[in-house]
Amino acid sequence: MIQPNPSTAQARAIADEFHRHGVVYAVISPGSRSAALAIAFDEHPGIETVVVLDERSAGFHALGRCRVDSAPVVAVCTSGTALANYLPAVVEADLSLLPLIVLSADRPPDLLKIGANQTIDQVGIFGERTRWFCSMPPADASRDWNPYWRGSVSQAAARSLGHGSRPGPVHLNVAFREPTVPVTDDGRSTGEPYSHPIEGRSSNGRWQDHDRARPTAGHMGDLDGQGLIVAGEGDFDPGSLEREAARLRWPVLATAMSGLRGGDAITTYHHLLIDAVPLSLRPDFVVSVGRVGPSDRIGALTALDVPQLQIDRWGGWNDPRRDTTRFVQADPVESLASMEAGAGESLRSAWIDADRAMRLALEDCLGEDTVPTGPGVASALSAIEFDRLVAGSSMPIRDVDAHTVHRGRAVANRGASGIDGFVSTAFGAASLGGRTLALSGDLSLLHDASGFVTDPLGSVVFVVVDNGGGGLFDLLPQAEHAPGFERLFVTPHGLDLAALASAYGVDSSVDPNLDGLAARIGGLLEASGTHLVVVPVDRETDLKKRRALDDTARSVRAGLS
Ligand SMILES: Cc1ncc(C[n+]2csc(CCOP(=O)(O)OP(=O)(O)O)c2C)c(N)n1
Repeated sequence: MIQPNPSTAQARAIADEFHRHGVVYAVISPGSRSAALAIAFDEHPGIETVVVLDERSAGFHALGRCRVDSAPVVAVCTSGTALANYLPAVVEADLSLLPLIVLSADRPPDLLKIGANQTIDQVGIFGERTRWFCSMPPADASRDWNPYWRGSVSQAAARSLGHGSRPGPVHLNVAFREPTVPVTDDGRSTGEPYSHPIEGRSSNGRWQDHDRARPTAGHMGDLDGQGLIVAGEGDFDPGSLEREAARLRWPVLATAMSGLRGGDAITTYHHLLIDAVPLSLRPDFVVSVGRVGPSDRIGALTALDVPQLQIDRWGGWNDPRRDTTRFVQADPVESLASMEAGAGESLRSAWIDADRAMRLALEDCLGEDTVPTGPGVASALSAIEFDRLVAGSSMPIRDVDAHTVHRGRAVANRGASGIDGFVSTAFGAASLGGRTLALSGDLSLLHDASGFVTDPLGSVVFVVVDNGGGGLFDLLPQAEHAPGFERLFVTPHGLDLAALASAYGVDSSVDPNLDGLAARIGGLLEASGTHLVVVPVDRETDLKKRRALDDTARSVRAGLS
């Protein structure tokens, strides 16, 4: 057998050990210093690779995949500013507890700080945002490095999954000497054959295994009466949580990202909680699980002067209004399972009845429309069969939360709520197969247009609510009080997004008709490939509709005690 050069040996051991730790997907951005890693991951039979040109997009592509799959995802890049471009994705992964493994190639340390090409100090570049960082020296043929390589990978994978703290991003920086391609002489440098073993443990075992610590069920304190669960995005099994809530006979307010929608889950809380919590819907205590958002009207509930518990497996402190009275670090399902069902279920049935009445009224209000608005498009998506829904920050995730009645979990980068990386997040989520629907604003799409430069992937339909800029700002105080509002905040661009996407080779169309929109989008989802539908929306009309929906909400509320 031909012996590999040291860089190739190291890269092969790294790729293989990551696979043994569950990595089946790697996002690769092109570069020379990272050649050994790119080739090793691509050649590994158990790892699927995708190539994304722009590292900022690549980071978000990896995040999109992390959001729909529990396994860690590796992102491979070359040295220099390539690595710095991962920062937005690392920040989001840090806040959303996603196992993103950044694997950067580096120059050997003796080339640092002497003006060598494409060489920057990569050590600890993401600071406190990563759970773990390790800088590996370049391999050489002098000794057996295998335990070090594989052991470091074992630790990287374990840390990304929360071993020792919480899940989140890790950064493994690996210095390589040339040749970085699998030959001993690449025409400009030579490498000795690496003759030590690089195999992993027998039976596909891990070099060092880890056990994800099982948190003990927390003591829930003295709770009396009827509880209410607010479910956000978090680390729990939605089906089991739903069953526990039904057993306890507590209502569940299920945000779009909770994975709990469908059945008896309450989805109209954004409108039910307008102004205040109706008397008949007041719980004796509130239990929040996961990170709650995006509707800030939930604050009406968490501000109630009743016990406010938050259960999070990783000890999260998701309490933006400082309302929580008790933080419980435990598996939410185990904690709920430890509770006794109280007497009566009047609160649960009151919420379910109010939710149904509100949904009907909202649908009636939207049913009057002939032209599309943000809420109208989100509502239309409810009629479409999709496997996952990716929503952009800004209004799309809010509109999905309020108006898309779907089973399953909506995916959105709401850890840091950036509008960046949208196209790539959608592609990453789509990489798992099935039909992916991606709803964004026009600015979010423009922000990551370079994300279209990637390998062709499964079936994704991008639906762009094109209101000619950032419609969110119409709802903020800037709209009334900021000089230069349009240019400084809304950012009108006048660009033809369908033409832009076509330039990237994406099948695109403009669809101004609300009537039949869902059927047309559904048809595109059935056809494979990437499609983009631009839905032009007039900001003024959109704003009026949002106000009409709030008026509708107030009149339904008036009928509740
Ligand atoms: C990376 C990043 N830059 C800037 C912002 C601030 N911001 C929040 S919403 C928004 C406008 C988004 O516009 P669009 O995607 O068209 O959605 P719409 O507001 O119309 O729903 C901006 C610029 C942000 N959240 N993230």
